[in-house]
Amino acid sequence: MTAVLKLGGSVITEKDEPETVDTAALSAAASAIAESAVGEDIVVVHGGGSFGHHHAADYGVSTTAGTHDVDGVQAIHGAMCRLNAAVVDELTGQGVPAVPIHPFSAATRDADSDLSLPTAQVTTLLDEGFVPVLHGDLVAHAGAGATVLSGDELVVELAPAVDADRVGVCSTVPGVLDEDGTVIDRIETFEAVASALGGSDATDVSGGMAGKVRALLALSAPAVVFGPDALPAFLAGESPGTTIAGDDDDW
Ligand code: IP8
Repeated sequence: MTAVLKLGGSVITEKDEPETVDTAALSAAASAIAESAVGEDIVVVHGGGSFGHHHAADYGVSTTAGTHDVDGVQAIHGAMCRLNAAVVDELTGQGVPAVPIHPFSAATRDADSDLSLPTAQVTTLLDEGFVPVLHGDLVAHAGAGATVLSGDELVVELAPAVDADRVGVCSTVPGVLDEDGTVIDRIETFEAVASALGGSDATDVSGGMAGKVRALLALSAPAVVFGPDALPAFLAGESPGTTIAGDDDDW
């Protein structure tokens, strides 16, 4: 079995405090992974939280608006590398064979904004028994300089590349919520939930929950969105929270 797991940036950082790790939340997530990862291939992706998004907003950079400002690139990418180091350190400290992969070093978007992400290092590291840990980052973007590459985009690229059986997105909320705050059990089309999906409540240059749902609907494998408390359940093979299953999915 192979799983791709995204840890939302808001889960593992204090999202309103620049460059601050939520150490208790990160430790709990690492512990859940450490207890379950035995016998299962797992790729971890984490988002930006208060490391990437504040800098990206300061420099006016998003997934579509790029920058040629080298200070901006250094601020955003540097912050994401610092968060990645904190995540890898916590995982290895708890016995998970985690290794860092920085997407800015390899990914590109062409002039039509189509993303290309080499994945041979991810699959090879998995085969060699490591747990690759990627992160939302910047990406070289033809005609735009550097734009934001969200962790959700990485999940969409990685799931087919590693032939994932399961995709999980650990968010601060217990699933995708409707207007009344109730967890939506299953989403099959974006139109069915569009009105319920507002923007993110904190600085998020990647499109918030609406962007997340759109990206996950594009997967050929179903994805589940759940809160931190449900991470052990997801890693145990359950489908807590909201299942997002596009047209191509067969469950
Ligand atoms: O939090 C964004 O990743 P996300 C990364 O997964 C940056 O959207 C650089 C803001």
